[in-house]
Amino acid sequence: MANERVRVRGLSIFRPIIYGNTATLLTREERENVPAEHTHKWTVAVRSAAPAPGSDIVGGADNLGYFLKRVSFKLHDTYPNPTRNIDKPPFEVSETGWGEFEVTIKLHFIPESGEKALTIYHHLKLHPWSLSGEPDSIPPLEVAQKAGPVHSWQYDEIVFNDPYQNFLNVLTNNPPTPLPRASTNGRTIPFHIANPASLEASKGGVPEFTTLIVKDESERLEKAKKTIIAEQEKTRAALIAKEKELEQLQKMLNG
Ligand code: SLL
Repeated sequence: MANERVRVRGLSIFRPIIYGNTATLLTREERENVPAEHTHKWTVAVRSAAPAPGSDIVGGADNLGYFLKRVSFKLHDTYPNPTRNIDKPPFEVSETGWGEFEVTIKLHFIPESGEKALTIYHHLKLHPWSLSGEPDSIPPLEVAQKAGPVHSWQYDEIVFNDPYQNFLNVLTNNPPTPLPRASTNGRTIPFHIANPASLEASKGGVPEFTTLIVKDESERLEKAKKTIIAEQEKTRAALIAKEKELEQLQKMLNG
């Protein structure tokens, strides 16, 4: 229908996603079948935020294929065919390796959306850094082994402004599973892996995003934003003062 290509002005609709990775140390047996220097297996993924009941992965309650056509993961150039295009869910890549690096993730939306591709970045995390004795040093193998899988996930909301009517229909026909208010298994996502205790909390279980943690995170971002604005104000004031000083000096020179 013609009016399907009409934009619904003033309306914003969002879909919650998570992106990130889980990493595990390879067992002795697993190491036999991979290049000698590979120490970890990992999965980097884009998923729906809510956990699937009884699942052993982070998030993933909903199939995101209804609005995502392709997710492309650009890995480090040390990998063969570093650009991995995934054209149907699950939108993820599993590999083995030895090092951390930045993964460029490009989200391509279904054509009905009329949206440009969206690029996000994730730093692939393999090591439980917070458990190392000194900053910036990889924790010993035994420590990593005890800590269990490393999880590094980011919650985000993809906002569609003024969506096309037909795309809006697609979205409203596929409502996202709401986040649980509290974790169903006592394990929430350790956002700030600053304290070993939170890392310990993810041991032996799959961490979950909850409405509470999302609220905490948005408050943290809000605070960070305020700090940045305050810093900008300070810099601006200093700049104005300097400009005045310059003007004075020029006047003196000329006068
Ligand atoms: C580092 N900047 O130096 C990073 C690069 C690259 C990791 C890490 C690949 C393995 C392969 C792999 O683990 N690359 O050769 O298949 O730490």
